[in-house]
Amino acid sequence: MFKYLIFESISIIVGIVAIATILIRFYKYRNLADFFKLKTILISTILLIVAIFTWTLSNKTYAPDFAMPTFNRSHAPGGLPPSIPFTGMLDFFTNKNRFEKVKDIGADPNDVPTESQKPDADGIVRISLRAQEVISEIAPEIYFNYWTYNGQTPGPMLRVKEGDTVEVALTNDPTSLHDHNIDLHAVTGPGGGAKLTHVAPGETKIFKFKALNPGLYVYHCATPNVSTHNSHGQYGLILVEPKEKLEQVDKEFYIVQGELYTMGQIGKKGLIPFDAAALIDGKPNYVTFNGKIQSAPRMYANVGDKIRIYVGNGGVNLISSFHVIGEIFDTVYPNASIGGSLEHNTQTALVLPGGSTIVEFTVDVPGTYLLVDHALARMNKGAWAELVVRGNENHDIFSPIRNDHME
Ligand SMILES: [Cu+2]
Repeated sequence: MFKYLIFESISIIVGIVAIATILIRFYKYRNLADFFKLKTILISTILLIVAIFTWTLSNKTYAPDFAMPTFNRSHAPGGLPPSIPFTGMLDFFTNKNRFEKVKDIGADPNDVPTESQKPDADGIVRISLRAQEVISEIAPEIYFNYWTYNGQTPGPMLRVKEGDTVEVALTNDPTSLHDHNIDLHAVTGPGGGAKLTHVAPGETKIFKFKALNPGLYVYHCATPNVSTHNSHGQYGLILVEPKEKLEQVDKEFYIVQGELYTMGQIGKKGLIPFDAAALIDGKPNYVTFNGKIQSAPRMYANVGDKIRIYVGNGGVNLISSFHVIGEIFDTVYPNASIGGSLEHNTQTALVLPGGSTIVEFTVDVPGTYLLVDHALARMNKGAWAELVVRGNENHDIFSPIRNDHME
């Protein structure tokens, strides 16, 4: 993953040496005729052309204002800026080999616990999570240093029951370079547990809370700079199921939208550094459904299945307009409020940053359905996933009539 960086660095060094040689020689031999006869000029010119060529090949797309601004400022509480300090960058590059290389960062959308986690014998539901900084691919050959819960983005979907007493143990993997914590929006109490779970690398902390309100809640890292931690992939969803349980459906899926701020243009390959300036401006290069750009469909259903999707938005800047192309939501739990009024026959559901929604629909016609953020420019940045529905055609609902071809 560093080959692009190495390629780029070498071409810059060679280019600078070639230009410097040409300038020095030019300064020495003011006579142009003599100057062009020099072998060193020929070699330097060739080297310069090669350097420009390799520089282009290495997909040079760094923003002109070195995009990891070391000296930017923040007015967030505590004032810690979103950029990673220069020493942090050095730390990263000197320690890069200790990070786990995760083959597939994207949480499996099928990974929805079928029921609420059972309490232990003492009546307490115990959840363990591990904060871990890893390296994985946003898309083939585009690597990013993700900060995760359990080595995946989003973190695992958690499911507890209204009224449960829940103990959350957060361990920060010893390989981490940063402190982390967890703020669960399902918690009633300061910081949602963030302060109580603030862990340095290698540490574990536990806190408990009572799940008072049913609903689908975002959890995320709230270590300053909070937006930096979130936009490295540290978020997930916790469902607090109501006492009377949600109706059984045929398929449940787990999708969380999130943003990745990377240096340079979309598609730049190699290990791409985080871009704090783009984060502050709210201009992500990638908007993902489950952490990365989909490489193959992962959601399958059969005609007639009733589907429920738990949708979250890890943010940190964009409001999501969640839509399934070719379907209408039979039921939406607006803002994932459980117990509030439901919406029916809805085309697009609002998913706020740090918020969520629950949508339900029955699939009647086979085919591939695209889940999107209907701010459709974001499809170019990865905000889509496919749901494949298999089964018999239903011509009563959807069919072609005639296909005329112009002669
Ligand atoms: Cu964190």
